[in-house]
Amino acid sequence: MIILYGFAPAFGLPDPSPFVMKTEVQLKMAGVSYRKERAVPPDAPKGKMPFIDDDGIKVGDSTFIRAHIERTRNIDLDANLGPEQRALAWTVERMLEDHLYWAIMHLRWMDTVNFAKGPSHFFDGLPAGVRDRVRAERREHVRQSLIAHGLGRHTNEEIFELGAHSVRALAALLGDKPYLTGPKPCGADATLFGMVASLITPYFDSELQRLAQGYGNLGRYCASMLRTYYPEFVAAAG
Ligand SMILES: N[C@@H](CCC(=O)N[C@@H](CS)C(=O)NCC(=O)O)C(=O)O
Repeated sequence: MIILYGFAPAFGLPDPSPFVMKTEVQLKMAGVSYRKERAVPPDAPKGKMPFIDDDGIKVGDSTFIRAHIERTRNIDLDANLGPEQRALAWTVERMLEDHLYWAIMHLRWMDTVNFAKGPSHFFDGLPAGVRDRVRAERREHVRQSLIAHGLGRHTNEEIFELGAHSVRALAALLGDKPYLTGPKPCGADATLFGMVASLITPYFDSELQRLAQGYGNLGRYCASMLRTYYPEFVAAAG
């Protein structure tokens, strides 16, 4: 049985990490049995979540996890796509993971109010003597990661402008289709769901979140994906 290592539900989401949700939805799409356990990034083979343990084989990084599942189970999550749609799915996924993700990190970690109500609580369980120091160090780590990525070098207004381009592009690409590429889900739908759900959760307030929420198709898409892949989470949320 595969063990998927992620975080606990948070921020009105099955997992605070869009990458963990992506992998979990892809495991469900693949029909592979797994159980989810909690871990922290230093436990991961590449220092980032998620990772899996497949009967002793540890695989880190959501894209390599998908490749491992597809290769070892002889599954293709994009089986219903032609070459152009596969290219589109890959392109959208790169934009989500290597661009929009960082705008989400910026709004969660760099905005003081959002940080206090959100990521700051990741450290609540630490001993009182080290809690504040670790919290500040991790926030600084994210700030430096944003600078290394490049997005963190821009002003808040510029980050919104760039993020808004991506949100508008996603809303236009999705249109009124049920899934990214048409009537059936593909692998990148897991990524699209994980990232857009992470952005539009009303748990955090930001200009980018409000822009995304304004696109009804993105909200309907996330609600539908949530009902399909996380029915137990929807039921528990009432
Ligand atoms: N390319 C990785 C990205 C995963 C990632 O960025 N995970 C974040 C959580 S959302 C993380 O573990 N960050 C820890 C860190 O940067 O120290 C993937 O696709 O799995």
